[in-house]
Amino acid sequence: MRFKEGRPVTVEIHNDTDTPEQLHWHGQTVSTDIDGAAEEGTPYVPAHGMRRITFTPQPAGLRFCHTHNRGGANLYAGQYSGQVGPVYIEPKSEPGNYDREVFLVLKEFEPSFSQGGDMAQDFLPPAEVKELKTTGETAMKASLAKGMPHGYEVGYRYFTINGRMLGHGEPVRVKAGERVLFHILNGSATEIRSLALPGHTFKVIALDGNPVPQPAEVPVLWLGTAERISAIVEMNHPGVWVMGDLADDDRGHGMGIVVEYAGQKGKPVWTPPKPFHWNYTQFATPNGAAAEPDEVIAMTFAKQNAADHGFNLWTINDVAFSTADMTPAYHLQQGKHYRIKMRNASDDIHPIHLHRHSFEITRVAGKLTAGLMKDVVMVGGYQEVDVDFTADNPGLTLFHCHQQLHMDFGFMTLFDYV
Ligand SMILES: [Cu+2]
Repeated sequence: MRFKEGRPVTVEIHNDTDTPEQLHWHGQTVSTDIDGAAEEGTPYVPAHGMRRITFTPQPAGLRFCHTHNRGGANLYAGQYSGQVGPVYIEPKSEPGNYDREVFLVLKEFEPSFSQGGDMAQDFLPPAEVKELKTTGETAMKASLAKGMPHGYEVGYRYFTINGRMLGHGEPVRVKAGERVLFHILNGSATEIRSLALPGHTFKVIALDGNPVPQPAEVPVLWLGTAERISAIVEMNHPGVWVMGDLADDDRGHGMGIVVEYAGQKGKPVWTPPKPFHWNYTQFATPNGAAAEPDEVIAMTFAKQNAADHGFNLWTINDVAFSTADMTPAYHLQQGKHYRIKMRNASDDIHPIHLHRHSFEITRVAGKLTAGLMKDVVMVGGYQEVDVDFTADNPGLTLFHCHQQLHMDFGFMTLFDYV
């Protein structure tokens, strides 16, 4: 979907499924009536029914829309389905220093449960906090000692870009000298994705749709679930290339797309890039530090291994969110500036999302930073991240891990303010 910044739009959401649905306008500063989260009180789109909504798309940039239904143990529901798509809000003015745009949606299909996954961890700068590691490892050991198996993870059979496995869709056809602006969305329910194009670099100009203070060229992109990256690639290395995920297994099962220069022929070539740390701060204001907030909200994330019928149960400050009791845990005051200090006492990476607001990353991997506005941030295993935001869009506001299996099993909380 393509909208214009600030120009009101009416959308008719037709639900052709047998289940009441929620369509979440991820990254937009809309009201709770529009946002698409039952926890905030958005009305459902009835099964075989329609809901007509009117809102003003903002802010500009690459946004996202997706179902916000709970999946739970049902791998046909929630974001395990294909109900995921890019939303682009054209800015009122834009520099246009590129020749054309290409939208890429990364998405896996045919999920199944496994016990014991292998999430890539080492792409983030190492910044483990010893105390968090001790807490997490002690809890895990105690659970395994009681004879508990590892909690369920989700794996996939098919990996796609724009709905096609590598080699099965149309290639991205380019000409030497072109500057192609890629808008990339990780539409996965659960996975973190990487992307590289042999012989080329990505000049990252926006994260989650928001222009970055310091565009920088990188050899690899990493995207947590629901993250978006806008990056310009100068097509200066003619050939036929595989633009794909660094994980051989995932790329081998489809996570890639062919980039073909005009006049070039042959089998698409993949070469792995050199090891590289994905560090948000390289795109931030150099030596930036944010102003002190009015209030600090401290949160510790923890995992109770296999505690809910074999599923890991996730807690924020020892509370697992319950859909039976949707009492807001945090009461904010309009206009105030808040800092959320997140501490991850688990070994998983959590892509954390705040609804209806953007936040500024103010500390990551032990480093103060400023200027990066996002709506999802990956909090590394046993790491800490601070984000700041202004309470400027009143109403119930959902905060959760965007990993479907985590959010569905407790990893959520509600803010409210009037
Ligand atoms: Cu998570």
